[in-house]
Amino acid sequence: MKAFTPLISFFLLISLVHAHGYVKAIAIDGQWYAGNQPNNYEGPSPIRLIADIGPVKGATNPDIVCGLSAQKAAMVVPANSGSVFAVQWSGGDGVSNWPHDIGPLMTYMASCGSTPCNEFDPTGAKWFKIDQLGKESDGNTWFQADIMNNGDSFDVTLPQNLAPGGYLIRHEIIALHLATEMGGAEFYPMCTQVMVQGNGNGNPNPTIAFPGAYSDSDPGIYDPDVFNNGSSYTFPGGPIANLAGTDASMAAPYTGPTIFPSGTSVAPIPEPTSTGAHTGASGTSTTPPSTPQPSSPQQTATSPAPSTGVIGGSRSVTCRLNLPGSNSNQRRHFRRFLRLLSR
Ligand SMILES: [Cu+2]
Repeated sequence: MKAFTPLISFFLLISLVHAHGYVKAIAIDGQWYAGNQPNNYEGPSPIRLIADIGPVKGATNPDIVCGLSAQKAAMVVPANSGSVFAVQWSGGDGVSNWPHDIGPLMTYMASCGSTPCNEFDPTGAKWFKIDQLGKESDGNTWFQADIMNNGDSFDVTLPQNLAPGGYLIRHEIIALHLATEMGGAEFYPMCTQVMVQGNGNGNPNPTIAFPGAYSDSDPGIYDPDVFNNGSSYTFPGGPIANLAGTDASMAAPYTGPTIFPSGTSVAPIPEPTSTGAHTGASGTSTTPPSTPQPSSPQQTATSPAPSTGVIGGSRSVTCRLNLPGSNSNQRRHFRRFLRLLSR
């Protein structure tokens, strides 16, 4: 009997602690930037670091803005109105696929105003919805399933008439596998910091607040019909704004290397008018981070040491299991557990 106990616990662990997940990379016009594994900072990123791979629960949870205990990110990366923004989701171990397949993909933006986005507190920000992607043409399969089954990335073209300046892009998966109960929906929001260049002058409308835009009783969040074949779906968060994204689609998985740069690069705030010269703008550096290389000569002296956080490489060496937990301590416990089993 005693011999069975660890085995039973092992399978309990496997079944209860599933992988959840996070965004492990984003791209602007094909330039990929690494995202840190939750609670495991490895290097500068334009993606705000979250504390855990698990979901935000509760539609009015303050963490609904940018994810669990989201921290401001070091980088603000350049973009243009009409740039293609791409997102690569991952299972919590950084190797496996995103584990859920029911629920929408939502994308919002908010201006950082006169504050550099790497210092911007999104409390009270005016968000506008640029895109929402639900079910495929069969009326049953969610686009999210392509992320789970194929490891696909998501991309969307940013609005064409964005006014220049700093923005947070808030991209979110809502996982609805538990949404037949009030409060069951799982929110996985993330925020990316970008600096939009160009000559746009759009004024987004309508704008909404996070928290505030969602309620636990919204039909797209509490959805008793979610498992019924062909049931219609009502997206939460109101209509898509006048400044809309276009061409949202699933794309092939991004499997290339994504290296954390060793400097904290903040794109300069573009001049609002056509006066020409860029005066030194904001932030810790005005290095355009167009090619984040580990040993660019333009880095600041305060840079952390170059990191080898190459996505899909270093983490897959020893184990392809979905290790529960996102930090090394939990992993260590798990490995000890595996060793115990093999005795
Ligand atoms: Cu999950």
